[in-house]
Formats: sequence, C-alpha cells, structure tokens
Amino acid sequence: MTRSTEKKMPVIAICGRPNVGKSTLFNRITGKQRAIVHDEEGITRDRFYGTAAWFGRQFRVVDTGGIMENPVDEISRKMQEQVMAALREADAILFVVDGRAEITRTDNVVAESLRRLGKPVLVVANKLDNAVQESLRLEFYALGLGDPIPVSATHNRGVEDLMRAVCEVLGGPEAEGAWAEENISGVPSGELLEGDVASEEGREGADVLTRVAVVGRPNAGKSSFINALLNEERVIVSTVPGTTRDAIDVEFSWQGRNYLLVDTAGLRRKAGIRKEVEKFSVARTLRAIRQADVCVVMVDATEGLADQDKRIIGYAMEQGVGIVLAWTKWDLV
Ligand SMILES: Nc1nc2c(ncn2[C@@H]2O[C@H](COP(=O)(O)OP(=O)(O)OP(=O)(O)O)[C@@H](O)[C@H]2O)c(=O)[nH]1
Ligand SMILES: [Mg+2]
Repeated sequence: MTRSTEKKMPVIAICGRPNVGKSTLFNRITGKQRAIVHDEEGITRDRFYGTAAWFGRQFRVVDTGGIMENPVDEISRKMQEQVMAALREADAILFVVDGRAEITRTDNVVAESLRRLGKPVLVVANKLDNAVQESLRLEFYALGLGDPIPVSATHNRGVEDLMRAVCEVLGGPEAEGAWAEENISGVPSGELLEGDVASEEGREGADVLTRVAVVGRPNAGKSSFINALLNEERVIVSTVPGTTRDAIDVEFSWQGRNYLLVDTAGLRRKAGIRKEVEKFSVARTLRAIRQADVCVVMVDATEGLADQDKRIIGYAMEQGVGIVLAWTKWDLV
C-alpha cells in the first residue's frame, strides 16, 4: 500500500467523552493493539491514525482525545483542537458513548455540534458487553442522531454491524462492490490490509518511505521539531514533560521523497517512571526505534548529553538504526 492510496481512503473519526472506549474501538476496527487503552480519563491526546479494511473497502481511522466542555489546562485545550482537526477531515464520524451510563451534558453538547457539522454520524453505544445490556442502546435515541449501534469493543461484539453501517453511510460506487457475494460469505471482521500483518514489527511500505523516529528525553523538543517541519500544529506541544503518549505517525514529503516521521513519548530514566500509562508509552517508543530507518535523537542543549541520552543512542545502535544527533533549544545556550 502506498501513501497515495491511503490519501484517497475515506476517513472515519472516532470521538466522544474521555474513557468511553474510543481507543479500544479503534484497536478493534483496525485489528491491531496500537492505541493506548487505559482506565483513566484523558489517555489519548494527539490524533492517532490507522488503516482498516472491512467488506472489501479500505478506510483511514482516526482516534482522538476525549472531548471536554471546559478544558482547563493547556494540554486539554490543545486536545480539543486536535479533535476538531479530525472531525473537519472526517467523511464519517463515530460518536462513542458509554452505553451503561446516562447521557451526560457533554454528550448532548457534542451531539449538537455534530449535527451542525452536517456529516454522517453514527452513535456507538459502547460497553454493552452482553445481549441483556444491548437494549440500553435505546436510551441514546435521545441524542437525536439516529439508530444507536450497540457495541462491546472489549468483547468484540457488534463491531461488524457497526462497520456495515459505516459502509452504508459512506455509500458511493465502491459500496456496491462491498456487497458482492464473496464479501458477504467471507468473514470480514477486522481483516487486515495486505502487507499490514508484517508491518506490526516490520517496515510498512519500506520501499516507498523512510521511517524517521524522533526520540529523546521528555521535553527535549521532539514534537516542536515535527510541528516546525510540517508548519502546522500536527502534534500537541506543551511545557509539561510527558505530553506525547502514543508514538504518532506523521507523513511528510521533502524533495520528492516520502518520509514517515514518528513523534514519540520521551524516555526518562526507569526510576522516574511512576504512572502506569508511561510504561505503555515507553514500549511504543522502543518499537518505533526498532522499526525506524533513522533515529533523530534530540538532545536538550541547555542540559547537555545525559546518561539517559547515551542509553537511547545505545539502544538505537543495537537495533542497527541510523542515528542523527540533534541539539535542540540551541538559542538558549
Ligand atoms: N466493559 C467494557 N469496558 C470497556 C469497553 N471498551 C473500553 N472499555 C474500558 O474502558 C476504559 C477506557 O477505554 P479507552 O479505550 O482507553 O477509552 P478512551 O475513550 O479511548 O479514553 P480517553 O483516551 O482517555 O478519552 C478501559 O479500561 C477499557 O478497558 C467495553 O466494550 N466494555
Ligand atoms: Mg483513548
């Protein structure tokens, strides 16, 4: 699969309140355990893209951070901008609600803005883990966005029906092909795109694209560097160390070559890791290094080369990955 085919795929954005199971659903739809799932609010921050194939159609799927009505801190405010960017780009929107909870004020506010957006929206009542709970979906008719679809992302219930509904709302000429006999008789659930199976630990589209992992200690300036290259707020930047959590893939073309830049969570000393979510982040950063062709190791010039930087460089060298050392915050030296 080349990047140009990806560009043409319809985009499905997953949005909703914090902790309703958006990332769990994203992982189900894309058939991979890529997005970080954790029982805490506000885990996902940046936009996180993946590809999926269902019923013979291909999609780009984007997971987003939880929607908050009154974001108080800088990161939360920037998260909301990232959600808006995903919704602007979307061809269809999955509005995920907690099927076992009452409709909240935030749910209603989101529903209202989604109606105004005028794009196809499907209400996904998640966390309905068994047949008895399924009837709880009826509560969500009150959102005024049509038939709520009962799903259990954790138990993989209802995901196939959801994706069938997605194909229907997207319509278009390819949709007719989607109902060809071989697609109905085959088992379509979460089938992976060709080449994707190998890519989990392999190098997706290595022939067309150079993978560049941007790594370093927390707050070294990795995300700022990526935004500067792209000249847009693609990833969230804040002064809080540990802002980036997932390893975020960003496509980038320069002088006729295609690159996949991977913004990663900063690697701090093991002793400094206290929150469980950071362990997930570290695992994803290490994977990004293993999969990279080149690692740009960002070192904060105001702090100089620390032991932790040497460990990061050592790990990249062990993996046989090319290394570029970049000194950031040079203006402060
Ligand atoms: N019982 C049940 N739990 C679920 C289901 N889907 C998600 N969860 C749990 O809900 C919690 C939050 O899941 P996430 O997928 O991280 O939720 P999110 O909406 O992405 O959360 P933020 O990124 O923080 O906004 C985790 O503990 C999940 O295991 C489901 O279908 N059933
Ligand atoms: Mg999430």
